[in-house]
Amino acid sequence: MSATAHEVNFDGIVGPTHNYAGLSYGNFPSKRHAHQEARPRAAALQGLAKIKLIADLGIRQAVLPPHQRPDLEVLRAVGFSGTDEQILQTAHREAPSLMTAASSASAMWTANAATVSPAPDTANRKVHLTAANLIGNLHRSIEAPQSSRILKRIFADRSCFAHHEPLPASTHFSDEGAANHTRLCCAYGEPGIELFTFGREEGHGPAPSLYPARQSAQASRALARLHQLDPEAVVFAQQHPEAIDAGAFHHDVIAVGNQNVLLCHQKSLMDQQRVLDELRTRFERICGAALIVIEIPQEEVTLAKVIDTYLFNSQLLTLPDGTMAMVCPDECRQNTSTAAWLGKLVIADNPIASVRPVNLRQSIQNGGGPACLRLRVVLSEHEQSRVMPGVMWTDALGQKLRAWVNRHYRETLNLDDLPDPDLLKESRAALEELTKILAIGSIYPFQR
Ligand code: SUG
Repeated sequence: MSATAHEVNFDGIVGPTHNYAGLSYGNFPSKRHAHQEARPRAAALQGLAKIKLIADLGIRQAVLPPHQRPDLEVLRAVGFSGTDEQILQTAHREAPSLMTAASSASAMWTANAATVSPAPDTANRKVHLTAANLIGNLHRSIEAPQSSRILKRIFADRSCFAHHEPLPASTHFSDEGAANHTRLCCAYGEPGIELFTFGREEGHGPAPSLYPARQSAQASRALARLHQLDPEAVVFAQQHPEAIDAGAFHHDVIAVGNQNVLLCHQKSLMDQQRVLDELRTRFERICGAALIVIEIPQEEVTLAKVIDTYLFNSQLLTLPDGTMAMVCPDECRQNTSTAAWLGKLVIADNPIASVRPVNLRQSIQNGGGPACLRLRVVLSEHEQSRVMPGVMWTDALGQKLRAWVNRHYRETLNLDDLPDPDLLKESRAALEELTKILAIGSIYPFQR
């Protein structure tokens, strides 16, 4: 096992059908912006600008392609038939909610694409990946087969990468991927501990009363088993039901961790002090060092404010000089209490030395901040050399992708535009070209 490994952030490229359909119950921005006009081109360019900012900080970056949308396969599977145009028109007229689900660009939030455990944590020393079933929401559940296929293509070498099928499609195993999974370690290439958070445990304890708990305890436990994790190096914890009811539909909206640092709100977990003690003890045992926990008290920044600004949906990154940077949504700088808290954070005695606000407004208006847009994959140099090279970010790739977006993406998109057959053609043309830019071969069903 090599101790030199890096975290590579695999960002989802925002797809050409980015729109605001209000599809996610319990995700307040999604509901608030429902039916508004979306700006797909701006959304994709904002995502690419975030990748460039992080790559320029010296962090390794890669991209994951958008999914095929509108997904006619899904509409066919539920009984719509005829030509592509007929299917789009009929679905839009007779089942608008299926039409919006089949058109959502939600695969951009790749933190939900899969759960990934790096090789140093697993018994067979392979990187384990399980694509999330996302069964909590129809529009997200249809991502699972494409995510699974894309990940298997990009991480194809089975001597390094172990792929597991999405968990059985039952509420028992409701799985939302890495948004509810935090790995803590000293150095990326050394064994770490993995924190799995869930919203409910069948037959045990309290559950949120207003909004759905998207991750089940059974799913988290299944992932830890499949990934062959050392039980001593795993902690399971329940998200605070009040946090879910306040809009923290994923744990990554209320906490973020990187290496030996964990930032969280005081109300992120049930029995929070007990869980934090357990994390500290296990971290010390496995990693041989102290875990730094930074808890934001409710009096300083309320739960509502943290969720409103997406403060914790930041990316905490270790820079080449060993300090950490926090890439946070612009919204945090504009709010007085979060701005003040960030100001104190960077001067306090901890590894976080800088804050980098980013404008991701198009994605945030659907509930997806900087951390949602990326899947973290810790890779050794050898493992990285086994990843499909075309998805690794370079300045040249960035230029090509920006030009590609400008060529293919619409400036604006409304829900009434979704059945437009030209949108389907434009999206397919864009994805066809993208598979060539990324040199990943044919990955979309329409390419068969
Ligand atoms: O699953 N929004 C996504 C946001 C995902 C955020 N991801 C993380 N926290 N890691 C969701 O709720 C809204 C789509 C719409 O309403 O059009 C949406 O799916």
